[in-house]
Amino acid sequence: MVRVLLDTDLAMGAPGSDIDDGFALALAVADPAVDLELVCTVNGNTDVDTATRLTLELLDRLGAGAVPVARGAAAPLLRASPRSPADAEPVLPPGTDPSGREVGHAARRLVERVMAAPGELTLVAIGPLTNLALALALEPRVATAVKQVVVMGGVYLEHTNVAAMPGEFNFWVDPEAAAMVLASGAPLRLVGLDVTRRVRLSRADAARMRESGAAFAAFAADCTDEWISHLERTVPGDERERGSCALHDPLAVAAATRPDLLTWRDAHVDVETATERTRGVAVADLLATDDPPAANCRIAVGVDTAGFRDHLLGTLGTLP
Ligand SMILES: [Ca+2]
Repeated sequence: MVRVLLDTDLAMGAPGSDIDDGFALALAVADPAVDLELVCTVNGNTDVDTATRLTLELLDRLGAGAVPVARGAAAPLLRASPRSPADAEPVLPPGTDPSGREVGHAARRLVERVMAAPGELTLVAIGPLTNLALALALEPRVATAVKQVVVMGGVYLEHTNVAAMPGEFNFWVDPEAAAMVLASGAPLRLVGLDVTRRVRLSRADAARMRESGAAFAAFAADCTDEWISHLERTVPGDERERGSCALHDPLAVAAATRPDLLTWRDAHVDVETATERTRGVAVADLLATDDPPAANCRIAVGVDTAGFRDHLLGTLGTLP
């Protein structure tokens, strides 16, 4: 059993919003190998209040309303909160307490949980790393007390090919937080766009989910179709990717329980913070020189796409 704290900028449930955090949360709930102990929310794909409310609603939908939720950072550490063209507009009024089930600020809750169970907890961070950076500032020993941190973030072997957002979204939103996490000494596994763009969900997958008759699958299928349509309108991109969307965040959740689905390589990674032009770009040294810097993380360089699809769709298929 992997004891998991999930940190998310979830937007699934808002019309036309990104779905991958929602699929990641659903996988964490449905996977019998995961004990989901806390969900933290953060500004990113949407504002933190919307993320908090949608997280609470999705947990209820998943029959996991007992999982505590802690609202986190409303903005990056130093920067204004940027929006990407693919982002859904916030649809929920800010500053509202969704249900009274929130349990204080995410950074403080992360510190308390990790320090109370040293060596036991895996943090899966699938949004900007602001909450973890704040937790490390509050209590630097979090870096050695946490069992592992799995991050969906960065791109290491490839490139975004988007001049306006040269770094991967989560690192681009809060590059200073990402740099703090990478410098922290925490045991890090980084799941970047190099692998997450290869694992995709299509309209045909959505149709099959709908046919299953399960309530979550039908909801997820509708959200998937809306998100793919939104992407096709706003970021037409590569024609080979049309009709599908990437499953970035679920792959990070899978990496916590099934690291065998990915190929890993030790690396030293820095995140660019000095200039706006290269904001959030990850610089990965693969330690191939005679005098390399010390490794500070493991990066995913390959993925068993069929194995991951089987794991994700098979596990989600157990949800009512
Ligand atoms: Ca996310």
